[in-house]
Amino acid sequence: MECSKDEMIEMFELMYTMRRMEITCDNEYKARNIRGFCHLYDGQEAVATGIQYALDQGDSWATSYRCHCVALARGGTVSKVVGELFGAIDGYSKGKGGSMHMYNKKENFYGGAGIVGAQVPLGAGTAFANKYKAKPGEPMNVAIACYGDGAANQGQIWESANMCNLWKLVRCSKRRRSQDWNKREQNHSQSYFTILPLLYTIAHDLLHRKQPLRYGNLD
Ligand SMILES: Cc1ncc(C[n+]2csc(CCOP(=O)(O)OP(=O)(O)O)c2C)c(N)n1
Repeated sequence: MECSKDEMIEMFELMYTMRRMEITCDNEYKARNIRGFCHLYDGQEAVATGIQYALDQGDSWATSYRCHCVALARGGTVSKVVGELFGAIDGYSKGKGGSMHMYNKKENFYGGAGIVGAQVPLGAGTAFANKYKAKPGEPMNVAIACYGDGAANQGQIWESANMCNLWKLVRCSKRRRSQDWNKREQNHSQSYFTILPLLYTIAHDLLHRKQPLRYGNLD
């Protein structure tokens, strides 16, 4: 396992900040100071942190509407994330996107998608772009698309997987905590990793998250 003491401390600080930020957002939402949607990420801090520390700056990342902490991990600040939730002009998306729509092109962060699963074709597109732009003989940037298991039976995910396999592009992330979809009734299989070419990791174990992605990044 490659992880220095300094890196461990940095990662802990990031996860701690995420947790405090999300609990504050939760309180503000319940006090009705944040309007519209508010999709929180507390409990999953290790996922975003492990991925971020496995990535290089040039790698691209798209995720679901549950994006506050991914935005933070991907070069964001607490004030920009929270500002966005309050509709402030200096929020992540100038206060026009809210909880579900935060972007940071400079840091290769592509949202924030309100439509369940929509980030996966987007992720496939950024993977294609990374491959297209890679210079011969030089390492290629990877693209990450995170989705929940409630999204896993979406047609667009399977179409993207098919295209990614044709183009040899696939990198995915999965977890097992759907917000409100009944897994047994709506999903034929919960073992997606046996069907799609995924790297299977233990979602909430920070180092287990970081290391396989690093491996996937380097192969
Ligand atoms: C195409 C589409 N269908 C339905 C919805 C309504 N919806 C919002 S969240 C959600 C559950 C998604 O579960 P999951 O992908 O596991 O994400 P989680 O909220 O659990 O992180 C649904 C069905 C939507 N936003 N988009």
